[in-house]
Amino acid sequence: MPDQAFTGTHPSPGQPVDELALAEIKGAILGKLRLAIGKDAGMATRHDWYMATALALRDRIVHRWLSVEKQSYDAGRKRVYYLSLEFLIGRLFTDALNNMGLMPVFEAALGDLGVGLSDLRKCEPDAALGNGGLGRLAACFMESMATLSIPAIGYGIRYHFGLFRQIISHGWQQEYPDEWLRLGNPWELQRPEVVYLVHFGGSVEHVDDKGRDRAIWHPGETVQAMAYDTPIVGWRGQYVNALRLWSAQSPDPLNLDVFNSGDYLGASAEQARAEAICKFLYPNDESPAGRELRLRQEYFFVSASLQDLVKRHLSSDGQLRSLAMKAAVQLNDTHPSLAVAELMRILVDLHNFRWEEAWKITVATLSYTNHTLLPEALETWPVELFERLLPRHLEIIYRINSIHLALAEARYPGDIDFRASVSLIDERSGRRVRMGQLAFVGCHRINGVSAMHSELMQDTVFHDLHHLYPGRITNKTNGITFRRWLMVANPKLTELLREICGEAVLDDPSRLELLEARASDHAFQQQFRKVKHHNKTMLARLISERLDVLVDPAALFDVQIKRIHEYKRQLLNILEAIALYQAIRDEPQKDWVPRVKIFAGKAAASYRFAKLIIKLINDVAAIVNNDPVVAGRLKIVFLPDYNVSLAEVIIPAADLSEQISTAGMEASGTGNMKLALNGAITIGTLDGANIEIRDHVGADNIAIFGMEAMDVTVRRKQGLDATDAIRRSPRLSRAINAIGAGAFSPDDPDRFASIAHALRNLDYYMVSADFDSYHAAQRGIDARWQVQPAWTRASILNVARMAFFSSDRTIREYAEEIWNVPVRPAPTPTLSAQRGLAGG
Ligand code: 26V
Repeated sequence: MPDQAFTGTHPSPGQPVDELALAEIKGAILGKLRLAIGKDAGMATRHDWYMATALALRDRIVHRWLSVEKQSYDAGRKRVYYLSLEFLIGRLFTDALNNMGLMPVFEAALGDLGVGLSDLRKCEPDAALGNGGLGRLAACFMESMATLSIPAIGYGIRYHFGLFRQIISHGWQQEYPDEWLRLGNPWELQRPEVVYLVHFGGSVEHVDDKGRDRAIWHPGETVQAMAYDTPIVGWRGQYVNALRLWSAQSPDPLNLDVFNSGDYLGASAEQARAEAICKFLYPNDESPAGRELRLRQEYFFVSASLQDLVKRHLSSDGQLRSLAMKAAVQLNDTHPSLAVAELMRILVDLHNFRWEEAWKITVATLSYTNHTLLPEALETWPVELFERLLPRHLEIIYRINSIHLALAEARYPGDIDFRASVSLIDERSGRRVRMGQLAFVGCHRINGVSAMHSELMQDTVFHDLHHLYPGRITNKTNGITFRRWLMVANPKLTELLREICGEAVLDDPSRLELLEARASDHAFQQQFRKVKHHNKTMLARLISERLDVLVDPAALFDVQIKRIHEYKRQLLNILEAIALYQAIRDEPQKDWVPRVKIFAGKAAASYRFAKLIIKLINDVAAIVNNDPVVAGRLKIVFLPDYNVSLAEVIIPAADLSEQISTAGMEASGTGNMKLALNGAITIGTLDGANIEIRDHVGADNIAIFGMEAMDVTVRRKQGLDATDAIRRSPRLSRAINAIGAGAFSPDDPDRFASIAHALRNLDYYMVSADFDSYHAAQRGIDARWQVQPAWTRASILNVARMAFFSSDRTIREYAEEIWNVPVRPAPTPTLSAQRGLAGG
């Protein structure tokens, strides 16, 4: 029996490991190796050791899991259900070890067995069940909910293939399948007994049941959802929650009639059709038009999850009237919006509720987070597809809509435009169901993910709905888990912080402010720089291994890591790099600040322009990196296959964080928080959470440039193009000309003609319009870098003032203001944290 007493003890570095514990962990690992993997130490591969160690660790987590699960049920606690089509988890091994406080004992045990822990962590494939920010946020939230002892279940889909692997071949992105489950997944527990039937298609029969509007759905197709649970352990191992992912299968896996007729392939066609639902993760930055499989995924996971939580509620409370008191269901974007109609169906059709009461329960139970304002990203589905796949849900949506439109009419009589704008059905270009409007109407709270984004929601996409349902929109600024993004990713900095701020800083990030007193201290600055230098050396090693490019850890590491998208403006960054390159060639003797520009990110497979930007970065890199005139003072690298694990290496090594989206377009950003927490100084626009980062770190410790959201709106309304900006800036004009003339693509001079054209004409993303301001801000960065004590001070102050961006704070706000669930009390804040924001 594993000894649970080991959990929650967090030895300080250098503290000796308990001999008994060591012997037990060694025994546990060897036991798993023999009995679960079927190998002995002599024949085990590194991967076998990883599996055995992960299983030994999982046992210790599961013990804790079962006991907190029992406690929370016995206490009848309210539970949070986080519905998300994406969970971008990355690796669990070190994160779980760290949270359990078992890192030293496992490291020592493995050492005694002749195995290196750091080698083992690399055996784990990233769980990349997400595209980017939205999915990573869900993963941070799961960890914070466990840390705050909030009983919660994360519901999603167990995709066979996660986000594609990116390979760069001759500078171009190529996509390959991500077979993350190929060698098995030690963290998950299959639950073959937890299965639910999910129906599609067919017809609807109405029953006249004393005006209750009940219906009986006769589905045309049925699939089965089976649960797989992954334990998510919180900080200090005190609490554990489940991530429950659904896998799809046919209830009728082999059609024996067809099989016996000799059609062996046809006999399993049903199974293949069902399994398609959980085959792969959809890219989030493609337009959703007409993708039937995606709608099937959405309903599949919503239906299975709601059946699961309703069953749980019934088994403890015996009726559904009290559902909202015991369950808070959070919809991560509109992908689970069908929950509104499905919960109504469950209550009205299956449990005989009157419509009005069912509606009250539904609205009180559900809440929705919006993650983007981009009009092309707002999900809608053709009515015709809905009718074919989910006929009863369409009826329910029509009924919700008619009551909702009656309210709109009562509020603004005769205002047809208002009604059209708030309607759940878009009648403009073919009839379509609007998932954002559906979620808004069916949820008691709708939140944006940064202060600016929540304001813009009220002013733009949800302007009219906000007037009809005032008080529903609220802001919950995103956050990140400091355990993964500081403690696991940057152990050296963490050690330094423990020394200066005390052990309590691990539990209470507001103690980071104790760094402020040391920000100008010469000796401390040296220690701080030494940590950064170490992390940069590690990244330089990775760059040399993966790209065969040598970079100097003493240079300024300038980092832009995120999905490739026009609005995120990697193009602005590379354009400025071109201008810098040209300037260095003009005056090679000048005292240039050595810089390494580091890019990483994936483009959606069908997003041609984004893929061309990747090619441009690589083509520019090839020329700049090999130009003897530059002599290494500018290096450009594009690291392929960006994922959580790569981020964990890049972020601690960054000096400069590029957060340069067109103002008004990035809902929040979370990479911006991770980089600042690790001491990178931000160069950014007033967009998303950058604004709040500025408010916290102080305007002197961040480089803000460019147009503001309002300027962008005005400029777009004026219909201005880039002509003036280019005429005013010889530097910009020269850089664009070089791209357009094929200076970086001599083998195909027209390759980047479309990029030059976009920059010269419409300039929708304001790359040309913002260029001069960005260029000036970069030269300001150069100047600051040359005064290292001042740079280091600003970097330290960034770390010191980031406490607000802990996802524990975000989850606390959700818990108090949306879910109404109790949380573990916050540690007593330090005095100045109570005073409010940091000064300049
Ligand atoms: C979707 C689409 C679809 C159509 C084409 C353009 C486009 C661009 C982006 C998206 C993603 C929308 C959902 C998303 O991932 N939002 C991100 O959520 C993060 C967590 O709240 C937030 O930090 C990011 O700013 C936001 O982009």
